Amino acid sequence: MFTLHQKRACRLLDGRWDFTYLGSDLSPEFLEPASLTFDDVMVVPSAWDAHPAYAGKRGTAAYRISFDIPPGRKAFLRLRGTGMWNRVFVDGEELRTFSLPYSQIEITLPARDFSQRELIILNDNRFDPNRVPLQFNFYDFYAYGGIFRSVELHLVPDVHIHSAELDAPEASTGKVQARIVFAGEVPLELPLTIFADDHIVWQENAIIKDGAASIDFQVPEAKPWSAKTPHLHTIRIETAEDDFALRIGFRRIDVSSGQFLVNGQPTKLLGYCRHEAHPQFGPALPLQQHAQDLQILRDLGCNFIRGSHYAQDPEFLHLCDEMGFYVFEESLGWGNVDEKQFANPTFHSGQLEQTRLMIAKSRNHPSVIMWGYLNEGGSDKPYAANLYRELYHLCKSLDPSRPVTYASNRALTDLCFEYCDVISINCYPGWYSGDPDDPRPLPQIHKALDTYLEHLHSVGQDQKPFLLSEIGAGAIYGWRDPLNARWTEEYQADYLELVCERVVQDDRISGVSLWQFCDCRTYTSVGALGRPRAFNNKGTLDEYRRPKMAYKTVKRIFRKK
Ligand code: ADA
Repeated sequence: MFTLHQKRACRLLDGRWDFTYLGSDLSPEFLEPASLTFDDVMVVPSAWDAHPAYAGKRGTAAYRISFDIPPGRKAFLRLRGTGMWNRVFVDGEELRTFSLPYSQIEITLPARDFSQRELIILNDNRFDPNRVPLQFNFYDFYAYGGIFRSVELHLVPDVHIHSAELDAPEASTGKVQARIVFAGEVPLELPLTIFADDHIVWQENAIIKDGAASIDFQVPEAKPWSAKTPHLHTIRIETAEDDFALRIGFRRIDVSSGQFLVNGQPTKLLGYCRHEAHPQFGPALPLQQHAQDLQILRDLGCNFIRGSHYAQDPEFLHLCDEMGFYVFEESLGWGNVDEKQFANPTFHSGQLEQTRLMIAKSRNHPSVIMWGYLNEGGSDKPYAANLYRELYHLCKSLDPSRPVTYASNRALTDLCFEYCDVISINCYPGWYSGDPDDPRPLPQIHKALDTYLEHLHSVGQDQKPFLLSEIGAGAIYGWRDPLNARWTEEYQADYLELVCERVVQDDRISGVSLWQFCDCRTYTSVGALGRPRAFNNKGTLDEYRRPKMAYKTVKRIFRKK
């Protein structure tokens, strides 16, 4: 696994933690950790309600672990991703309460004069528009509780490297522009050494202004990064007492005259939307599952993945960097249309905060080629435009190097296209539409795509790439039937054949992320009458990654390209 630090004392707190489920008749905001007794175990990472013992429960759970930190040492935790709502205590002191599902956050640990430290995380998976403003049970994927991703413990010297933002657009020059951010009692100058692939490429006193140093350096023998040639260069930044490493890819993404250009080459994006989900693990996917999924996507001939609908596991993005995939990463959202949500200040601030955290986490991954937010939000509602504008400008200000988009399911009435560089359209012609007496409304697919393309031309938006960010049909794994109608594997295969052939042949369509890679759990509500098994069954594979008939169809067409 790629390690970020050699000099810094840094380790994962993954593995066995104490655990207890506290039920749903208490208010976790007021709970005293000292009162807790832990009667079970839970592994971190985990979604506790993916465990049969806790399946379907909605309430408060508590995780606990102890670890040693030398007295007086500064330290921080990095939680790579958690579910719904968390309240964090260290040594009985409350440090942070947050509801930022799937977001990576850092918590500073106060120095103590003793060594054994105790971390307790209260985790609550109940829906509450005020306590959990970003996640709702009408989203079409099951919301779990838990500590979904690894927890890192970093012991840091007083002055340490907090983060680094590196831009490396051109392999031909090998030039890197770095902005290195420090934390602690930062001096005005600091001796710094920068290694590129173990060669010293910069070694001077860094001038520090407002806690950061801007440094340009050159990587010798720089090679370009692309999905076809995923060359990575390892950059290590060292001070006398600390270090920080990352991998970069020399690549430039441009969007012009309706196309994606990677290093100046027009590139058709072919792939899938993928949830981080599995029946055994919920969203807490082990690295092995990420690797298996990417090997399947590679076998299908894909070069593109839309990480729907939340910030992605950094380990998954490391694999995408190494194996060569383009990623559309978006912050959490699903069908947020209600005016009350847009009027809710905690929804508004939460959307901005989680999008900022996503970019901070993923900014240096060459595989991430565009940022997104508010999947199928109310982009045709005047009251929503303000948040779309703020999110767009937030992304552009944090990272001018990548195009910004949002997946819209209201192409013909959308009011926010000025707040995106790529037009991403979700549509399901021939699935959610069609006459009752027509078992196979496949002709609706081309008609709908023609309508969208003509409309975008008429409103002057066809200079931006048109991405089919969702399109697909459901199929029940193993269901075959002479009607070859909806829910059969045959209909899904015929449907995706029409879509994939159209995408590959039509230069006005810059790419597709089919909905979806594999089936995933959703809710057993009345809405489930359209979700057999309470799963979203539009996967080309089922939830255990067993391929349906459409697998061969998509593979044949994508690989031909
Ligand atoms: C929407 C949504 C997806 C999924 C899809 C479907 O486009 O963004 O998450 O719910 O519809 O299966 O209908």
